Amino acid sequence: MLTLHFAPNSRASRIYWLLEELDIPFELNRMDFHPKDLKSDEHRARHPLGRVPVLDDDDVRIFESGAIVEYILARHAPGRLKPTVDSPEFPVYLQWFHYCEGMVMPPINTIVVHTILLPPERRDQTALEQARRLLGKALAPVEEALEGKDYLIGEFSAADCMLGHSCIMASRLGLVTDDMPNLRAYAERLLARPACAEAFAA
Ligand SMILES: N[C@@H](CCC(=O)N[C@@H](CS)C(=O)NCC(=O)O)C(=O)O
Repeated sequence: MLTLHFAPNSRASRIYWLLEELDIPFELNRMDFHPKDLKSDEHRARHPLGRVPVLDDDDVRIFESGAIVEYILARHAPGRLKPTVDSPEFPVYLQWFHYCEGMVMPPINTIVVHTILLPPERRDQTALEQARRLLGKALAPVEEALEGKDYLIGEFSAADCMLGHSCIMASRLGLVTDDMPNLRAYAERLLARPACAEAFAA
């Protein structure tokens, strides 16, 4: 049985979403997004930094959302939500899958730190503006890639659970601007999928 260690409004929604899309049953360990839960000894034993998501699969324990997605596809859903290695979509899938944590999440993290997490007196306006500029640059190629497409590689794939999740987060933080109509429509399209809506509501 799979157990997902989860907190709302976090990257753990990616895994919840994927498992729902795949119709794979799982148990949910729902914690508060608060140090009392995430930095507890119990959770630090699961993740050395006290972060989510973490997945348990019987005697396997794994953290890092991208690695968890790959693990679930490989062990529990071979051939699903991922293009075959020899297809033209495969490198595009890999690219957007990894672009998420590599390029889009770092500026989003900075923005969240300097608008929500730090107390007002410790927020740094220069770092915030720089991160906003960087995020705009990072989202521009995604906006372009979505032209004429419903999903990143055309068909819905696990890359959408990764990068699409970040696009929804960016949209909710008011960071998807009027000059990004494809991204706006994409975020709405994803949230219209019952599995995605459920993951974000959990
Ligand atoms: N690269 C990691 C990032 C994990 C991460 O930073 N998770 C955040 C939630 S989105 C977290 O647990 N934050 C709690 C904290 O920093 O205390 C992944 O993709 O799983």
